Amino acid sequence: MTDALQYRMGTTITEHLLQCEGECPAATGQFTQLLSELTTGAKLISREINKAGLLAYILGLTGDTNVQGEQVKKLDDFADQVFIWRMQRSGLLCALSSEENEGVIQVPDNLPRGNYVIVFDPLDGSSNIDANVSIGTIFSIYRRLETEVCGTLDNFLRYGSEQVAAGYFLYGSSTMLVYTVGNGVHGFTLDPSVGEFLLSHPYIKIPERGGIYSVNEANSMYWDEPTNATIEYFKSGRTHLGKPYTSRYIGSMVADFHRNMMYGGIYMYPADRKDPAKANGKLRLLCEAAPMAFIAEQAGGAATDGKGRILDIKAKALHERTPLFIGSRKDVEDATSIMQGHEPE
Ligand code: AHM
Ligand code: MG
Repeated sequence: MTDALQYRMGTTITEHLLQCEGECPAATGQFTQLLSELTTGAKLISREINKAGLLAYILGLTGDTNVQGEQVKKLDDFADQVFIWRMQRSGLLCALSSEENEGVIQVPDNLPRGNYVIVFDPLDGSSNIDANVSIGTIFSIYRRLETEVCGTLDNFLRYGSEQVAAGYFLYGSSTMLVYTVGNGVHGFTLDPSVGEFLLSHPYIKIPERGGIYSVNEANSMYWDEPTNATIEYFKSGRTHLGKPYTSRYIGSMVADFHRNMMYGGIYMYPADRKDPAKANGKLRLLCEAAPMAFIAEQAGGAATDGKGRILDIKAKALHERTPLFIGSRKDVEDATSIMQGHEPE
């Protein structure tokens, strides 16, 4: 069968996982069900996002401030509630953690519990919502610890390398799911006419080197010398291209990262040495950096905090932040070299 015909015949996420169950230790029946619950949540969010321009009640702020000290958008809140509601009732999770909520979210006593814990950012890049610009959802799944009490904090304070699955939904010109269970990275596109995510990008590989750098350069006056030197490198004639990279910054990490997965390149959110609130950058280790790092590595890319591998960091707090340099392997290696005071090879 040709690839084009195969796509038209369609492979759903559940079918894809079932095919993999023999090969991937993480892909148990329970786990397949968990992914299916997540995709249903994403379809509901995608539906709301697509209507956002038409229905004024979807846009704007709720008036609340979240645990990160940021103003909560109505769609942030909706996405958070959809995932919590669906995940708590799935019977597959032992506990949850969301970027929007301070502590561990427990599964109520009257509901069954399962073998996994999930960390998610319900709507990443939400400053873009009201302008109809791409946003995303990020998730990260761990097997629960074999402790007597279900849902303790230490179920979440883990190394990124312990993840059994990670993925993101991109609400862009089409809605996509990109995920890994440790056997490569696979992309699915939501076909609205059938209401299913269908396999569209099997075994995604990020180019070894790219030609795009993505960073909020307005922060450069707050960066330290090595960080500025790193970004200057990508703007110089010393790159592998012999000319500067192109700059692209959407301000939605999922969208910036996904573009770099397709074309190659590097996304950076460095530490901000002069603002104590951003001393470790802006991005959260557990719900943003670690899952994206798992995906990047599975696609042949890399992710560091400027010193070492993101997946080798053990979280010390639920909402811990980390600097992030992620994308094409050689671009990330170059950035890491310069951050450590060496000229790239
Ligand atoms: P959010 O989860 O509150 O939306 O914050 C994360 C987002 C990333 O998606 C994006 O790359 C970054 O924040 C943009 O931040 P800034 O506006 O500081 O460049
Ligand atoms: Mg986010």
